Amino acid sequence: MTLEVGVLGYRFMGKAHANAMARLPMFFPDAPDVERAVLIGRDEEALTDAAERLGFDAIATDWTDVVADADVFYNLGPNHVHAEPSIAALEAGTPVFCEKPLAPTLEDARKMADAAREADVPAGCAFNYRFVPAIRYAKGLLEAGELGEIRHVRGRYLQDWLVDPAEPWSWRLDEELAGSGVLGDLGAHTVDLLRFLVGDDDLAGDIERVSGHLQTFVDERPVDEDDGETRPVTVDDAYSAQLAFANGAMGTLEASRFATGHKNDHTIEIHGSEGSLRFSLERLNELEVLRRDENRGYETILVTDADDPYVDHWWPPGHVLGWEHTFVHENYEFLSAIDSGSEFEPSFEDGLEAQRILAAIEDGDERGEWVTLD
Ligand code: SOE
Repeated sequence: MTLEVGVLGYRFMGKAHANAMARLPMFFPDAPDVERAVLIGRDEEALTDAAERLGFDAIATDWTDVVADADVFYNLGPNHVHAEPSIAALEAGTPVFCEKPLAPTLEDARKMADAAREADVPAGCAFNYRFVPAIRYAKGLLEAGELGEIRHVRGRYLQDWLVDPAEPWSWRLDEELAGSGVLGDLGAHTVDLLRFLVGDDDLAGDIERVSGHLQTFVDERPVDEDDGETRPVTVDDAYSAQLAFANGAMGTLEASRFATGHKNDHTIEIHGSEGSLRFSLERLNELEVLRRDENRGYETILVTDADDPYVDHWWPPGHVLGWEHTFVHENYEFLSAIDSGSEFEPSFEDGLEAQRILAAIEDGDERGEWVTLD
């Protein structure tokens, strides 16, 4: 059976997911056959060009018909477009894959998760960093108890694309359109990844309390460098947060779009009673592991010969993978889940849980105090 996919969004994430779907027949031959059937957008000329480049059969400027007719609906549009089309698709019984964060607001995220529960079809949230082989290897070490009692969890996501005040305004900088700034854009990834790695009850458990600090450094930006028009920035440029986990572990999070010199630097560090691990997205094929009883400091493992379900699909050990491969892995798992009628994680429930934690961090910043998650 061929899955006909309708995709809303054709820029950055449209390209990442279209590329991922195109790789499946060559590298994941057991994946279901997928046809990039319809590409949805508003600008017909740009859409036609994108459909040609990304290998779509047709275009549509109105999602309402597509979400009911397609076998699968991908919502890769800006955050404020995530809720309505995704809920309509789910109400029509169409599985949905939605980019992160699930929604601009906790309220919309709840509505999307409710619709997914009601529809009882796969509804995935595209937290692609769960599909990095080194992250899955780290999860295996943690679940095997190799780090012992979890004490410290640290997540940092640093970029610097806004450090120049002349960088133009975009939808990501508007609270109505994005919901939040770096908190939802990058913090969502870190929160989800930490839940994935140490959220089990016998590791760090749930996040019970948070504190938050959000900062906007540049509060207006040019819309068009020629006419001098500017628009306000109504979201955070950087955030930091403290987390208190159920088992007593302490979490420290931060992200910024002003970390001069850091391009896409997502790092995770975990310290336990028996050892530590360190991951950096800029060196995503490696995992640094320290075992206290070996007293040898951190050992860098090249995660290509670990028993990883993805690495063998690509190249021999040591022929490293890149950022784009994480999208291939998550598309393989999501489309296979639809084909086999099985569960997919991260689901809309995971998207909602991440949104709950982000909203609590924002609440903590506004109230200037710790916030307990109910
Ligand atoms: C922001 O620049 C961004 O594109 C995020 O939106 C993505 O989720 C992240 O993977 C890379 O950076």
